[in-house]
Amino acid sequence: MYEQVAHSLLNDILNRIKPEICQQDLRHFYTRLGANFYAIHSLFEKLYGERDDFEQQMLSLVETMAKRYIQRSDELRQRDLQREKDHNWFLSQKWVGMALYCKGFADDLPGLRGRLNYFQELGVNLIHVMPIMPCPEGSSDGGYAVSDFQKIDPRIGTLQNLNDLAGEMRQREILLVLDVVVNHTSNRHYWAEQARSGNPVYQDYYYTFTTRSVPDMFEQSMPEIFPENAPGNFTWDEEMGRWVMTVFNDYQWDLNYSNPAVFIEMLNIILFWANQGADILRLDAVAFLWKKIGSTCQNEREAHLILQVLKDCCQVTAPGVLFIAEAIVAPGEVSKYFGEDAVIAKECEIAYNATLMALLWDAVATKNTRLLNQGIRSLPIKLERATWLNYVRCHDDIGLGFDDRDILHADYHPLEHRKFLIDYFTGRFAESHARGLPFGQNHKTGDARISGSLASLVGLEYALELGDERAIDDAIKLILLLHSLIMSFGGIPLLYYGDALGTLNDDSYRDDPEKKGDTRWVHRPAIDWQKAARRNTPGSIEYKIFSALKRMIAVRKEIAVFADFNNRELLDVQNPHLFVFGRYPLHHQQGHVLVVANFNRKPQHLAFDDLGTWKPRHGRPVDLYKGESPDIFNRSLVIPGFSFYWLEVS
Ligand code: OTU
Repeated sequence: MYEQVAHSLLNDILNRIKPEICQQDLRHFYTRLGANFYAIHSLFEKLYGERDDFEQQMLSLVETMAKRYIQRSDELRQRDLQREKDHNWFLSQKWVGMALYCKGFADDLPGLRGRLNYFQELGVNLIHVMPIMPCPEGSSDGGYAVSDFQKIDPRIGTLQNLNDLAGEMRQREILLVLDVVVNHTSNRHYWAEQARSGNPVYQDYYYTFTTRSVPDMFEQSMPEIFPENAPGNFTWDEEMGRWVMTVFNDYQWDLNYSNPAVFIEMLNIILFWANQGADILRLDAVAFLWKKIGSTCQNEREAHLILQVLKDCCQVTAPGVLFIAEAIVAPGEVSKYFGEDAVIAKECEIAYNATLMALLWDAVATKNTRLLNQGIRSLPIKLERATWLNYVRCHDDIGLGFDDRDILHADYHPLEHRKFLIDYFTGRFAESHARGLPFGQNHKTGDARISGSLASLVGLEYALELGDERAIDDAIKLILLLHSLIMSFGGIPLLYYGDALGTLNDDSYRDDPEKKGDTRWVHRPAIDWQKAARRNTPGSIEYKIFSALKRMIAVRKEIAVFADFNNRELLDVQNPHLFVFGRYPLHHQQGHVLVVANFNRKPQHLAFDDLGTWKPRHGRPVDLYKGESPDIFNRSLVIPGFSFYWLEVS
């Protein structure tokens, strides 16, 4: 859009931009800058327009974008151009991801490169390598307390190792996802060290206070994220002689985005990792980016504005790079991270579907889908050119982030139901086979989240201890049932490393003084590659899980309607143990696929007449996963216990 003020400022900036920048071939950069400048300027002005140095900040912003564009390789620039043409490329059903700790999966980056065949064997073509930047020993928060944003932890490798890995992944058409921890830094980061030494420029990179009056005001409305290990949201730093905001651990200092210098620093870092070959950047804890007295300091409008400017700037310099919003927040808030009111995503193209994840676990515990159906019904429609990251487990805890209204609608009492779920997954509930651990227990609110590996939470650990073959079989079926839903729901399915092998909890973290206070380490294993080799031994548990997932992934990739074009219809069937939805063709797709999932151990039936327009018209529908007809009796589907169908219906 042409607008005089913005345009005259752009002309002024381009006249003042450093000569060494102007001599470069910036054709595509200028075209994109011109197209996006009005949005960038108006959003940046909303955030920082009242400052006297606003124009200087705008110049610094444009120079940052230009410098990173100049550094961007021709290969990555070519990729940008291809993706500008095929701008829905990431909505395809061809993508299947896996999140992993490099150290836990393959020791280091060269090791990870050496194991790329494993991903292709399974059919995974997107790898989220969790944070690899340097963190202080013993205060790393699993990589999320970064002390240098433009280096790699030497124990994991070098920038050259990463570039070699990224290059080989491109050749194999595997996407690389990297983390940028945008909300905070380690208290050992250069900026924090400068702030600690009294440098006011860097003290203004954080929220620091000489007295408790402002912190106490904030504490009135801010929840505690880590109530056990880091109660409260502020930490006293003796050397600095000031309180500093620390929403997460006390060694993670929250960045002050009301300071444009912080915004520009983080944009520079985002574009640095884009230039290292990341196809997608996972922006950590984006819900927390803007702090406001009297609020929870989550999901503030300015947090969305910050993401919109980051996205607009990244589209100028590296348009082929996507953002993942890591916002584990209330269901009604999550989809806003695609973009608040744009027709297409203008913040993050991808967001963690934490709502689906929590609802699936509810169905595992209750063996019914009342809350799952209600919660999905209430999920806001997602914007076009945006997609979910659908996952069952990740490196973090399971938060029971349902909406209380949905819990009530499902005929449960919110407080009691949450307590039941925590008791169920931590094995305190009598009939539970789950071996989860509580995380983040808040004795003031009774709230807690859950740690534990997928296999241990669904009862495989329990079943193996007892040598109970039936229970082992049930646990394996549940693992496959959960994966069948993240593969068919609509969005990119993200497996967690080890789950394809039935990896159990790893209690060794209890012997590590740096980890024993954080139960999330129970599900951050080191892969046992001897166990992994059993994936090729027919009859083994690893074989049963791995080969089924391998098939599921291969079949998913051939089902065009599994691409995510908001083409899903939830069916309200009478049976409360079933989760049923249809995927229908849009945008020259073909076929209709009915997904039917049974969360009860006992077989369930579903009358064709319950399926409305999805009723199989003639002949017998085919289950695309098994490649055969499902069990049908007298115009009713029979769904075996803990099983699913992907039915092709005409
Ligand atoms: C994220 O976590 C990371 O995924 C966690 O591993 C980090 O500990 C945390 O940020 C701090 O960097 O930010 O959007 O409930 O699931 O804090 C929510 C604990 C987050 C994490 C939650 C989450």
